Amino acid sequence: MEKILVTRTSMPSYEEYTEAIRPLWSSHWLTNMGIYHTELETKLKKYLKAQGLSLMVNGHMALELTIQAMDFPRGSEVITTPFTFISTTHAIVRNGLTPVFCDVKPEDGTMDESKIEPLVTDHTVAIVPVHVYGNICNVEAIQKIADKYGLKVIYDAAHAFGVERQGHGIAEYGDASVFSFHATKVFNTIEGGAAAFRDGDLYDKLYNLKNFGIKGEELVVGVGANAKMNEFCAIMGLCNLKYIDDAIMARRKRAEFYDSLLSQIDGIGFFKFPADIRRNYSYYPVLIRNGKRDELYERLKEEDIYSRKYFYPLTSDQACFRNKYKQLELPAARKLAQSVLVLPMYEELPLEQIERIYEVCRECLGTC
Ligand code: T4K
Repeated sequence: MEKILVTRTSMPSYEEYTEAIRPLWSSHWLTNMGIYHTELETKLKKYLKAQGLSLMVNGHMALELTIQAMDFPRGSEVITTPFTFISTTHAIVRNGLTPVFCDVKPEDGTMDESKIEPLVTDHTVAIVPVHVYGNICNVEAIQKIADKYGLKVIYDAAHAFGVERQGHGIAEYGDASVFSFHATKVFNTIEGGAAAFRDGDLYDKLYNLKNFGIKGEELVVGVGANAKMNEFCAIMGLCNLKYIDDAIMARRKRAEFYDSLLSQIDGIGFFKFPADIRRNYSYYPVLIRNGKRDELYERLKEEDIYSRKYFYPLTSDQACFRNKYKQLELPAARKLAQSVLVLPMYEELPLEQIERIYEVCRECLGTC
């Protein structure tokens, strides 16, 4: 039986990629903001409808450096979600800031805007919500709170490439949005990421932070890291960008097929995605009721089907953070973490394999 993993990297044809990288053998220019880096930055800025955009070596560094670029005093508090990949929390903590975990909404897993205000203190400087699975946060409510208390909003949009709401790109919200172009994402550059932002000054700040603060051959103006995207990755991105809308359509077809089958199973619940968004179908998360999540995960595994428990445990419960920060009640996040299962999703996933996954779910959970 064919092994099915939770996702599979989208790639252009071998011929297309090798043809596209051929010029590198004449130029020998492989990194340090080469021509393909510049081309991809320009194209992504347009595709994402971002005012400003800086390419990065990966999504994590994009988030970490964007937070750093905001120059918050060390020890300040950042309100964030624990229902996310560990990168979100690491990026805050590695900047010397204190994460304050806010609960999420049970219906979509995004930050519960009604729980944010009570967490604001004199030390709060920012909110870092996550558009989890490409589901958009309540951006208006979050902005209102941020404006009231003078906080920055930095969205972790790692899952939200290409998501739009009423014609607005996801990158248009908040002070900044950070994307991941990792091999497991809807749009990939092998490893890669980007920060999109509104404040024009951020471009130079991020440029310095991703390139050692180098301004000229003999001039270093700041303390920076190295987080540049190389030309092989940029070219992979340029190739993949040509097919991104087809890739999203192919994922949509698979998501709808899953929906039609799995809705026949009583023990499965679905996340709510608002009707007015253009989704990207980056993941196919479901909620397994009656405490049967782990049983189904194991049953699928026995059949060589590898689902994932994104995101269990909560980042606040991970060994490196447990008991370190204020322990707040997070009932909805905890419940989601215990019932969520992300099923295989990628554009070439054969529909017969989705039927096979459905059969295992039905046999394990029963029908309505
Ligand atoms: N914020 C959020 C909310 C995120 O979800 C992420 C990343 C970030 C920030 C940070 O962005 P990056 O710095 O990563 O750009 C994966 C990814 O490594 C990670 O990018 C992603 N989130 C996270 C949700 O998932 P793992 O540990 O689950 O990956 P792994 O290696 O188990 O791969 C999962 C499946 O993907 C494999 O079973 C098969 C497939 N795969 C994987 C790789 C590496 C491929 O088809 N090709 C590949 O090259 O973390």
